[in-house]
Amino acid sequence: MTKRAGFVALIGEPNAGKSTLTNYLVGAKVSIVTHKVQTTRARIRGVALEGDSQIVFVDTPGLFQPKRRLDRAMVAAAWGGAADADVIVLLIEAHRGITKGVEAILENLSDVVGKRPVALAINKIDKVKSDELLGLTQEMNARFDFTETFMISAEKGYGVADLRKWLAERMPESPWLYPEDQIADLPMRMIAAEMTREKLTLRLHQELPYQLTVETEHWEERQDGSARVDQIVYVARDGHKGIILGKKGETIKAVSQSARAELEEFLGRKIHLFLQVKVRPNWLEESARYSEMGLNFKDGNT
Ligand SMILES: Nc1nc2c(ncn2[C@@H]2O[C@H](COP(=O)(O)OP(=O)(O)OP(=O)(O)O)[C@@H](O)[C@H]2O)c(=O)[nH]1
Ligand SMILES: [Mg+2]
Repeated sequence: MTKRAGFVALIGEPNAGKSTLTNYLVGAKVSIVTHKVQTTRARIRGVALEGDSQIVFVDTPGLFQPKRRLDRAMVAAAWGGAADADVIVLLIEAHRGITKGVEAILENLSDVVGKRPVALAINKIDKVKSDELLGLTQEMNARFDFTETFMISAEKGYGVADLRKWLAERMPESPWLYPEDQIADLPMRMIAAEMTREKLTLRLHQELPYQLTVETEHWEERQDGSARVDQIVYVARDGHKGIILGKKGETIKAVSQSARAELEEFLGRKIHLFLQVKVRPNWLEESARYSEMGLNFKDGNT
């Protein structure tokens, strides 16, 4: 039996559904998902098996016009993911069609892909009538020579099995890159920090400060099989600290409870999670914060 293995980069505008698709393809939650744009900040790998193929999905930050250091580092990480992959999948949103952002991505795409296959995945088809999809498919294919077009709903799973099968067939012959039972390759402390950031984002809605990051500072295994996890939520301004804490600490308490519950389910054991909020006006200019996020600080240079 010939084994196949390789990398598939999922790229697209912020909010296109890349992380939702990654999780569906992998069959487990490896990347956080929220309704807000710019949720994913670094490349997140999720591993799936399909027949003789091991597919390493690379979820990437959304592509947009970057203004700040963090934005630039995120966008560089996303294009870097595409540059390193065997196959690229561009996700667009069915109901939004060809936006300015999609046009900008298409302009860059030819330079990055070379001869590698690029699939178009029109996502969120559950939001539109099917007769609207034909025109969009034709127009996108007139603008770029996609190897194949898929119409999917990453949330409902429509069309995702076909996409995975097609990708599996395009993986190069290679020994598998990860042990058979591995589905993610982020360190546990980072996965735990991402879970907390997701819960903060879901809880805070409009109030959420962009200038927020979560780090796992300490992870202590205990004799009884549980673990104590200490995390820091960094914010840039004093005022943001109050937002995160909420009235009488209600917000941080609720966030901590739901992050702990998810972490416990993921690990299948008891976790004691402690969150602390720190004001750090300059964290967006600190290289250590970027490496904790899995980003390259220098990518943020202008
Ligand atoms: N209706 C519908 N919503 C979807 C679908 N796929 C994703 N979503 C929603 O779209 C939003 C964004 O999804 P994400 O997976 O976080 O998008 P992303 O492309 O990873 O976003 P960034 O990490 O910010 O670049 C979430 O609210 C998802 O639930 C879909 O097929 N249908
Ligand atoms: Mg994402």
